[in-house]
Amino acid sequence: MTSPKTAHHFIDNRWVAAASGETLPVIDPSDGQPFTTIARGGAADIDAAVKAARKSFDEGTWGKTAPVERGRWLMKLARAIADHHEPLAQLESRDCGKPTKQAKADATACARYFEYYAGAADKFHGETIPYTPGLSVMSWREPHGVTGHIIPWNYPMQIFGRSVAASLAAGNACVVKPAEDACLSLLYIAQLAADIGLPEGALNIVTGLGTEAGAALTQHPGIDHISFTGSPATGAGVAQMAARHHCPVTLELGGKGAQIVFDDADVEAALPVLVNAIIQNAGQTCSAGARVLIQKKIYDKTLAALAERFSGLRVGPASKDLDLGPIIRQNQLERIQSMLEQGAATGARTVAQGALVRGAPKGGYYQVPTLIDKVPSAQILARDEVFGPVLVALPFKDEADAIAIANGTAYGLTNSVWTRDGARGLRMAKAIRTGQFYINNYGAGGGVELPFGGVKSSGYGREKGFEALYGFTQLKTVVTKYDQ
Ligand code: TXE
Repeated sequence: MTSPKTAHHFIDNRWVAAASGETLPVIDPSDGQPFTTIARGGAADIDAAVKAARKSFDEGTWGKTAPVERGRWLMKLARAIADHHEPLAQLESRDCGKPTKQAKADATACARYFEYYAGAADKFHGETIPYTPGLSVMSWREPHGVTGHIIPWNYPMQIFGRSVAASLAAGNACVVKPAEDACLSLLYIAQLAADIGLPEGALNIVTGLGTEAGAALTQHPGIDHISFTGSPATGAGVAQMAARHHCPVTLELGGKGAQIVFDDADVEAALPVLVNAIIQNAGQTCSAGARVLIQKKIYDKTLAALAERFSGLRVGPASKDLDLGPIIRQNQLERIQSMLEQGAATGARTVAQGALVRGAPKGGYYQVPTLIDKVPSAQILARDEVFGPVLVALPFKDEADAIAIANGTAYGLTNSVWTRDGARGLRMAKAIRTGQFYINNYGAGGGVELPFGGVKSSGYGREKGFEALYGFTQLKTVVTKYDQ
């Protein structure tokens, strides 16, 4: 296999330098040092990628490929990704600062997305609709055409898999704009796609800044659907730009997940889950369990048990494979620290912190995991996404109080409850405005089968599972008159 040319885009199964000839440095978050470059794409590069995808869809092999064959291509790519999960994980680990075990899990999940949608490609179909005698009505599920995918930096391989595998399975051709901080694993997967002989133009990747390549992709009239994962502010801008050419958008915009612990809960079982839900990927997870709501009667005892666990956590370079790696980049680290400072200024108390491992490089972007409480409910830490390893503990009185606190942010992506009362678990599931809800667990292992997406400022549209295939297709109603 040839190595991907990291300073190039991948268009029509070929490596192409940026039209401007410019590149961007790639920084290792574990030491803050640049170690390679990527192409700095702009409007001309996006235009070339969209044209390649359009040709592939309209005239090329991809557009004429039967669903069963599409599924076979996806399965081949799934196997190639699984076979290459070690080098992919190494690359991701350096590029994003992920502890090796997390990076390996991401590569495995990416392969699983391709496997899942490989199986789905020839099992997704329209319906017939009983209507007036003499008329036969069919609904066809058709691909949009060319789909744009704006991928963030926190789980590049996973989010690429969930979005691109589903879109390809539905028959679209894809143009992908990875985050500027996290391109390398996706360029490697592009090379795998070329190696297995995926038809030209089905998958194209243009690297570059969000404000340049990302904005150009969003505005391109040849894009028929956009799937975006990122911040609410950028997502709103993407939706506005896309609306100018009437392009449908799926937005996944993060969350402020609540983990609600009632006094009848199995707290021992909950504790490791409560902690993992916020430290996974150093808290840079849209579905992180960033708030723990604890019923007053068990508040002190549960907080003390959480504090003990937090004190034992270690953060350090990705290669050391500790509990947490670094934050992706300097300004994200500063954002977390500024939120913590604002919290402290309004009375928030640091209950416990983990430690930075000895010998961690000075230039790395490290944030120790932090457990805080006494956060005023209107304060930024209680409401906004920190996107770092910061768990906010909040006491509550009863069900109504817990529901009000859990629903008291602009987000609604993932939330959970811990209780031994089954009916209460369902009452909470009903009352909380969220895309996914877990009873006595959190995250459900991230199964690719489970539809995922938000309400309120967490976005709209659903990815994952069969549900994603509805988003990546549109419905055509066909009516035939058969009587004379
Ligand atoms: O996000 P942006 P940032 C949240 C999280 C984080 C905050 C800021 O709270 O702290 O966002 O992160 C591309 N047109 N999430 O600044 O700007 C960009 O290149 C088109 C939650 O990194 O939203 C990248 O690929 N695209 C989240 C992607 O948008 C543009 C994951 C995300 O960048 C663009 C990441 C533009 N004008 C951050 N500007 C989640 N839901 O998991 C940027 N981009």
